[in-house]
Amino acid sequence: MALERTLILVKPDAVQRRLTGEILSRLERKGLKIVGAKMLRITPELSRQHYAEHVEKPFYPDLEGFITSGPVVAVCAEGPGAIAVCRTLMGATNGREAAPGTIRGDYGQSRSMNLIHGSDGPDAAARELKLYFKDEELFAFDKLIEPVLYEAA
Ligand code: IDP
Repeated sequence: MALERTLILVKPDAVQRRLTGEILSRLERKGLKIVGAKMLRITPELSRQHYAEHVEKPFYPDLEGFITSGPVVAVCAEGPGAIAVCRTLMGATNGREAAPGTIRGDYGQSRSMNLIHGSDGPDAAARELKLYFKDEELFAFDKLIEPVLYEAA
C-alpha cells in the first residue's frame, strides 16, 4: 500500500464545539501520522481555491460563509492509503446519513457543517496540501513503530 499524505481540515463548527482534539485523536489512534498542523482563518480567496469544483454550485455562497466563519485546524496526515483511510473515518458528507462510528456519524447532523474535510483523491490531496503548507512545514520522523502498525497483509 502506497504511503500517502492527505489534507485534513477540522472545520469551524468542530473548532467551536471543542472537538479538535477528539477528531485528531481519532486519526492518530487509527495509526495515521500527523506530519504538519496549523490553525488559520480561511479567506474567501482561499475558499474559492480550495473548493474550486464547487464555486459555481448553488450552495457555494453558504459553504464559503461557513468555512470562513472562524478558525480551522489544517493537518497533513500520512500513512499507507491515508486518503481513503481518512475518508472512511470521516463518513458520508451528510451527518444524518453518515454511519455510526464515523466522525460525521457520531458528532454531526448537518450536510454543510460536517466537522471535517479530507481530500478525496491523490490529485486533490497534492493540490490542497500546497494551498495550506509549504514544503518545510511538513515533517518526516519517527519510523520505528511503523513495521508494527503497518505490517504487510
Ligand atoms: P465532502 O466534504 O464529503 O468531500 P463535497 O461534496 O466535496 O463533500 O462538498 C464539500 C463540502 O461542501 C461538504 O463537506 C459540505 O461542507 C458542503 N456541501 C456539500 N454539499 C452541500 C449542500 O448540498 N448544501 C450545503 N453544503 C454542502
